[in-house]
Amino acid sequence: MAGCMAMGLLFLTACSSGTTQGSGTDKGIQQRVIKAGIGLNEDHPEGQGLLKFKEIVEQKSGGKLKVQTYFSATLGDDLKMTEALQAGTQEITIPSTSPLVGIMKEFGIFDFPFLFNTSEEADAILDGPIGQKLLEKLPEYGLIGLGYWENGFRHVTNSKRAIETADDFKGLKLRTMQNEVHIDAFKELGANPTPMPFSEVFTALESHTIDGQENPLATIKSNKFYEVQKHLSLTKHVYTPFVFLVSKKFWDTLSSEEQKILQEAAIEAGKYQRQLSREEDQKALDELKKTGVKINEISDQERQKMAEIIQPVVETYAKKFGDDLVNELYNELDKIRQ
Ligand code: TF8
Repeated sequence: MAGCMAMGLLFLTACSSGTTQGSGTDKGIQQRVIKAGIGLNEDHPEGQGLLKFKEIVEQKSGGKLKVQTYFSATLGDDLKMTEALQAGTQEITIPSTSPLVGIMKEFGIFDFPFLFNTSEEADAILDGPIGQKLLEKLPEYGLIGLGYWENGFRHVTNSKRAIETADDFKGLKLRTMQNEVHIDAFKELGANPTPMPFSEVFTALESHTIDGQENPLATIKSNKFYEVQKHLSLTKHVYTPFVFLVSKKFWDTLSSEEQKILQEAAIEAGKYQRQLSREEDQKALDELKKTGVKINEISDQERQKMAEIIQPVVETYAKKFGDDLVNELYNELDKIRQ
């Protein structure tokens, strides 16, 4: 403590926060600027959710906590921003869980194709013991998880042909997220998966470096992928959550009151975001129908065939992520479906 005093007033906050037990110092609410960045645009449900978060935090803190928002990957892609949180140079980001498997492999359980049938099933798992267990592991990696938002069910777009059967994937060069379950699943279907960060996708589609990509409808609309794609096939092949992340380095400097404000705002804004995401999913489909992109449905039978082809990949990764965790996931899902 003597060393801290010698450093003078400027360093007092950092020093005294180190002396508190557990999380949360005891200092009320201070003036702070919180940088929050996401990869998607402001008009996307995630962007609107972030604005709602900002509004709630600023209101609950009486304007002392200011949230500075950055959209459209201006601070970098999911992985880069998450690493900035670990380093303590950015405070908040809300990435897809999928590209985070290099940091915490267990997030990969959500990448199993055809795992969830509905958004409500996803909510129940993410808000239940499984989702919680994964959030509780995050501090080991310098991250604090305040809950899950919705990216949503993903569908494939491409410039070559309508995907109607499992065979139609053969030879397609598809951009995937940087996630081994996705890469191996598309390989199993005979496609040529090409992982890359999201912000490079539009240009890669436009220049035909890749034939296609897969994302929820709200993103296909917001990022105008329909301008550079001929076909949208409603594969609904996997659900992707967003995880609301705070830098642990930053979190540990906050008072319990400040932490509570951020926690509550992340949950409240998350409820709003999920609702908006579901409304937008339907609206985006109607609007995409008016663009030049050709939209086709997939029969349940074909979806079932795709799931069977991919099953060995799921089994391999279930072992890697931990059979206990995966069995718990399936048991929880069984309970929800009863
Ligand atoms: C992807 C994801 C992204 C989001 C976002 C850019 O395809 O679905 O849309 O994670 O942060 O990379």
